[in-house]
Amino acid sequence: MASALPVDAIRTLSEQHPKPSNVHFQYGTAGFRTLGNILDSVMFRVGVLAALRSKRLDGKTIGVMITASHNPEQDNGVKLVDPRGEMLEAAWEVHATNLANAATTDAFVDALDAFVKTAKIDLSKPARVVYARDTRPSGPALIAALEHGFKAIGAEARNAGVTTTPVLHYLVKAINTKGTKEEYGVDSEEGYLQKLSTAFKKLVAGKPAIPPLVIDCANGVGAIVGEKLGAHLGDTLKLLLHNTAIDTAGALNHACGADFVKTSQRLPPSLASVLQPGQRGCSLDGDADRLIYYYLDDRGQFHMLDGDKIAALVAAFIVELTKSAGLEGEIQVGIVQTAYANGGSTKYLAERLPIKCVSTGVKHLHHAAEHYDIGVYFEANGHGTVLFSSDTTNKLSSHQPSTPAQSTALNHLINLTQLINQTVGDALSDMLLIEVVLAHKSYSGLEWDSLYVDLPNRLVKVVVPERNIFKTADAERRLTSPPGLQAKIDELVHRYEGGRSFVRPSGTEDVVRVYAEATVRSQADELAFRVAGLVYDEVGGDPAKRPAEFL
Ligand code: G16
Repeated sequence: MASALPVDAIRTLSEQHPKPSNVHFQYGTAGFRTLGNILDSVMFRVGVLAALRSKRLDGKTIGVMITASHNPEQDNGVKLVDPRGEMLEAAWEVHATNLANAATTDAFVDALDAFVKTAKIDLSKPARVVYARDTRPSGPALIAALEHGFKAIGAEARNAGVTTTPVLHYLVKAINTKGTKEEYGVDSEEGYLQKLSTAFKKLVAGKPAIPPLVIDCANGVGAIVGEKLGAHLGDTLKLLLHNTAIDTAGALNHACGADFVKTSQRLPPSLASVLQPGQRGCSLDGDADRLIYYYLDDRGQFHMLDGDKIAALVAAFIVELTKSAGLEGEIQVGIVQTAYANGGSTKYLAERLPIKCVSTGVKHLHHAAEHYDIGVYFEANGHGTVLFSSDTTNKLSSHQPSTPAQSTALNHLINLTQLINQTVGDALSDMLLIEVVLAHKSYSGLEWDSLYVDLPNRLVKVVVPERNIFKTADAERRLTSPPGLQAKIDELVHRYEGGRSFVRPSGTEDVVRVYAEATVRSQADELAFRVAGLVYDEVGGDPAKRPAEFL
């Protein structure tokens, strides 16, 4: 190896970012995520790690996003993005965790040294990174710590400012494909907005005018990028942005946003006097990578259209287009879900398409979706996208349509490949995709909702002292630890008609999540709370503090 680690610079700057002694950090479902005010040392070290990842990959640009997405405002986090815009390779998550937990500067330098040797990192290679943050108040200080990490190791770093997580993923891919035949787009936020809005306009050309769309921006960064997107769309689609208070302390994700809607299964109170019966509304989350739609029926009753409904709508549309383009049998569309997918959606989709269930976390869904010609993946929480394999993309560009109808459908498919952010789930791109499908099908929320009926379900969080004692198998549908708990859950589930329930540790919050569904609403609620009660008792929760609803 031609050069060595710049140990002196790393030591000097690392001393300014000491690791808090009583904390263990873990690179989880979506990177490091915890209270923003304890993440300083993690940011510095992630800066160094991102540069090493780039060197390992021959100077390809690595992305770093500072966000805690749907978490409350006091939390923050950081995740790395690999060169094609996808999540960091799983093997490196362990290295990230090790480096973050080195107790002192000396230990950190030793760990780095050992890591460079075992991972065979050629330090003479260039290091290139692009980084961004969301609107969290802890963001600027964490960015400063991250920049120290880049400086310490001498990385070439590009600041993409305050933007959404999906824009950062887009940028990584756009930068790394620049000048190649896979060029993904112009490597700027403006390039992203141009790409999406141009494709959208082509896809809805000639369709009746689309009524305005109400958007809950979760008081997060989606408000900023959503406004810019609205300017690009002009009259094609009027975006009515709400919950845009990015500077109001405590407002982020509070009683609004995709996670609030999905978990509480109701309209954000701030939209109560905004959304009219029949009108379409949607909620983004804090960094605009999740999306949940909804509408009020004639009686003013709330109906949610979550990630499962999005998958069903989008997959059916794409299948239809492939048939109309004369590509039936040549391009296989498949679905990827997690255990959280509503039983109603799984039944509906499995009757029509190949389907796979994987563990929670976009990285798992993404990889599984890559095995299909066109892979549609959505988590029920509204996080997802559609992937077109490179064979499929080539097929689309070389296919010779034999009728004008085939040619139109083919063009629509090609434009969809431009509209969809294929690097990661993207609320704004997904929103445009949904608007395209609704416009093509002349669907209102009601018609979309009628594709299948959701089983009543309930998601409950149980705060536990140590979530890592909960271990799962079978795509998180069964617990293997603590011993005996799964048998108790099974015994309970059998007593409920259409009952299904599972328990898993969250990868982003210090809680265990309990999901339950049943044929009847009250039974789904009861099952969820009773399973939560089992979990609470299992971890030795204080009986006096047992939440009343845990029966
Ligand atoms: C992240 C992941 C998602 C996952 C969610 C919740 O979302 O990217 O794939 O579904 O966390 O994970 P858990 O149940 O393990 O806490 P986001 O939007 O917060 O980045």
